[in-house]
Amino acid sequence: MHNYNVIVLGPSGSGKTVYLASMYKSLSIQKGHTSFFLETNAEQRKLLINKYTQIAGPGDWPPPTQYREISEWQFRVCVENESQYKFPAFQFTYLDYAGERIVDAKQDGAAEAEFETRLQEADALVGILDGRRILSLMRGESDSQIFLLRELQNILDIMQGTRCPGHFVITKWDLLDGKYSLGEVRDELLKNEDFKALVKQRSKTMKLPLRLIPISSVGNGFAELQPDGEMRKIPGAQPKPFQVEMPLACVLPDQLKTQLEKIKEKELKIQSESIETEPDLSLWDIFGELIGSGLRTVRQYLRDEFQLDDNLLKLLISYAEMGARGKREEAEKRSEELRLEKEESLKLVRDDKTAIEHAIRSFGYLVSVLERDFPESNLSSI
Ligand SMILES: Nc1nc2c(ncn2[C@@H]2O[C@H](COP(=O)(O)OP(=O)(O)OP(=O)(O)O)[C@@H](O)[C@H]2O)c(=O)[nH]1
Ligand SMILES: [Mg+2]
Repeated sequence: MHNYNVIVLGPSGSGKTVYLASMYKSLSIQKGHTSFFLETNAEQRKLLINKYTQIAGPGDWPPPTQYREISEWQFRVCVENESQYKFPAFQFTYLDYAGERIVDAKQDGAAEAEFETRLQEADALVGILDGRRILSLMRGESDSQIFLLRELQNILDIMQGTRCPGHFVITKWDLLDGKYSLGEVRDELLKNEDFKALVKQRSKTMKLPLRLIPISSVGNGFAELQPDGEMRKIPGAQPKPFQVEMPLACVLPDQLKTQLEKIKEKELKIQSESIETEPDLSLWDIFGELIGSGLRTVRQYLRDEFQLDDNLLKLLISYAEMGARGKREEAEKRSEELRLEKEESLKLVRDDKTAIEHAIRSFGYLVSVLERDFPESNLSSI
C-alpha cells in the first residue's frame, strides 16, 4: 500500500491537534460525501477519540502537545463496497510537530537534523495559519505583527527549502466566516512581501500546486472568542467540522499534478525547449493527443499509484491540467460529473485496485468541491 508523508507545521495553539482529531472523527465512517473512511491502529484510535471527546465535551480543550512529543499518526484510507467488504487503498502518515519546535527548531541541533530528514521525505506540507491570528490581522490589531513576523515567517522559511506540494490551512474558520471572505484574507496575506514571494516562487517557478484552505474543526456556533482571549465553548453546542477532509483529499491530486509538471520539464529538455520560455504548455501541446504512444510515454514517468486505467488517467490528467483556469459554471459541472463517476465507481469496487481507483475519484471530487466553493483557495493562479 502506498504511503504518503504529510507534515503539519504551525505554531503552538494554531489548532493542529484539534484538526487531526476532528478529521479522524469526521472520516472514521464512510459517508456519501467522502465515500471512503479512515482507519488507524487501536492505540491511536483511542487517543484520537479521547481528544475528540474532550474537544466536543463541555470541559477544557485538550492540552498543548508536549515539546518532546512528535505525534505521528497513521491513517489508512479504506473503501467499503456495497457488500460491506473493506479494501485498504492508501496510507497517510501525519506528523504533528509541537508548535514550539517550529519556532525554536534552529536552537536544537539533533531535533533540527531529524526534522530536516522528515521534511525531505515529505509528500505534502500543511502550513497551519491560525484563524484567530488571521482575524487580528484582518482587524488590524497590534498582535497581527507578531503573527506576520514570527509565526508566518517560520512556516515560510521551512516551506522554502522543500520541493513537495503544500498548502496553507486556515484553522478556526468559524471565527472568520461571515465576517471576511477567503478572497479578502488572501489579498491581505499577499500584502506580506515574503508570503507573496513564496507563492510566486512555488506556483510560477517551481510549478507546484499551492492552496489556501479554510477549515474549522468544530464548525460555526461551537465556540466564541472572548475579549480576554479565552475560546469559550457555547453550552449545549455540538461540533460540526467544516472542510476538515479537504487537506487530505488534495494530497494525491496535487502529487499527480507535480509529477505531470516534472514530466513536461523532462520532455521539454529532450525536445531542447525551456519551460521558462514556454510557461503554459499543456501535456497535449507537448505530447500531442494523449492516446497511444503519448499516454505510454507519460506512463513511463508516473509513479506506481498512478498506473491507472487509461480512461481514469486521462480524466485525472485533464482535470489536473485545467487547474484553476475554469469558470464557476465549469467548476460546478466538473464537480457534478465527478460526483456521479465516484458513485458509479463505488459499485465496481471488488479488490485493492478498484478501491484505489475509487479513492482517487473521491479525492478528485472533493478537490472539485473545494475549487467550486472557494475558487480563491487555489493560489497557483496568482
Ligand atoms: N473556534 C475554534 N477554536 C479552535 C478550533 N480548533 C482549535 N481551536 C482552539 O485552539 C486551541 C489550540 O488547538 P490545538 O489543536 O491544541 O493547537 P496545536 O496547534 O496542536 O498547538 P501545540 O500542540 O501547542 O502545537 C484549542 O484549545 C481551541 O481553543 C476551531 O476550529 N475553532
Ligand atoms: Mg498540538
